[in-house]
Amino acid sequence: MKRRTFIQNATIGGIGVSIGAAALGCAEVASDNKSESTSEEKKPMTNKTSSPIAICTWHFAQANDAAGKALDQGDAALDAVIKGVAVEEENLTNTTVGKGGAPDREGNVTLDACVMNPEGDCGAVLCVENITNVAALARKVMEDTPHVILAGEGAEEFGYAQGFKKDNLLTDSSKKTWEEWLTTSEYKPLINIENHDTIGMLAIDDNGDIAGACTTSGLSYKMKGRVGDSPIIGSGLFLDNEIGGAVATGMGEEVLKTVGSFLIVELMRNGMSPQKACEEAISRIVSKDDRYKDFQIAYIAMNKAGETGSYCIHEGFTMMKYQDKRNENIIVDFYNKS
Ligand code: SD4
Repeated sequence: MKRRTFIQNATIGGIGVSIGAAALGCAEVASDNKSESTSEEKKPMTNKTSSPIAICTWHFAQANDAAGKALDQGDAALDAVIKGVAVEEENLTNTTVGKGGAPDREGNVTLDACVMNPEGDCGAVLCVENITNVAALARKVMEDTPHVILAGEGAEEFGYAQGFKKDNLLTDSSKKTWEEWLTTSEYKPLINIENHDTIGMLAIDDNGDIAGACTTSGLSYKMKGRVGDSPIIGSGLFLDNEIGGAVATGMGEEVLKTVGSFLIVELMRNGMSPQKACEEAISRIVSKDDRYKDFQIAYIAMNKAGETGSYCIHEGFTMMKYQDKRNENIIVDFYNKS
């Protein structure tokens, strides 16, 4: 990288940026070796959006609507995303989030979630049983403990102490499907489960502040104790209130290996649009080998100016976007056109 470019990136967002740019090998930075580009192209979009925005993964129209309306009524971004994702955590027909989620291969429903606020604080809970609203629980970890992550029984006990209700998360329907699965016990995560899946949500409120949440029951029939990307800050969710945020859905193991959401935010910090940053994060996965043919991963991202982007490996992923009282389902472009 040319020295001039390096300094330019460093001055945009402080020393962390210069480390990020060098370490990430960001495409736009790397291409500087071939051609000069203007300083405008390098700057992240940091001007404030004109109106609040909520976006979320998949066709979770009601959840995104709840978040968008909360923002319109003046809710802070964090309150709005917690309200929004709670709609799916409580939706018994959603087999990938909250109560009604598919269990692990031993029949235990275990939930993962994380949240981030505009101050850059975060909270997460991993492998939690018997509590439905795990994004709200992750928020409690963030706000009322000296820690970032609580796992398993510790998270559950903390939840009860905070007034969360104990509930059986395995519905009759999920139990029946799991029992059918046991007859073959073949672990093969499906690409796009009925077009709804993990919910990751980002919001910008009236003050221009960004928050996010990600909540899931993880992959159906996973091994006991398995945790994916969704509650891991930087993988399932990352944001920087000066730059923007990103969330992931799909095969968590592959998102974890590339720290996808952090990567997208750092690429936006270096001047990429949310769309290009999502495409680059998918490219880091599909360029490794051919295994991507068997799994789906999708990212959605939003920058401080309210520009949004999304990209995925396989056809079938959509994103919801709420702005100015309109809640749109956006069909997302994909990598595997073969
Ligand atoms: C996980 N990323 O546990 C989650 C699951 C998911 O589409 O998003 N499935 O790996």
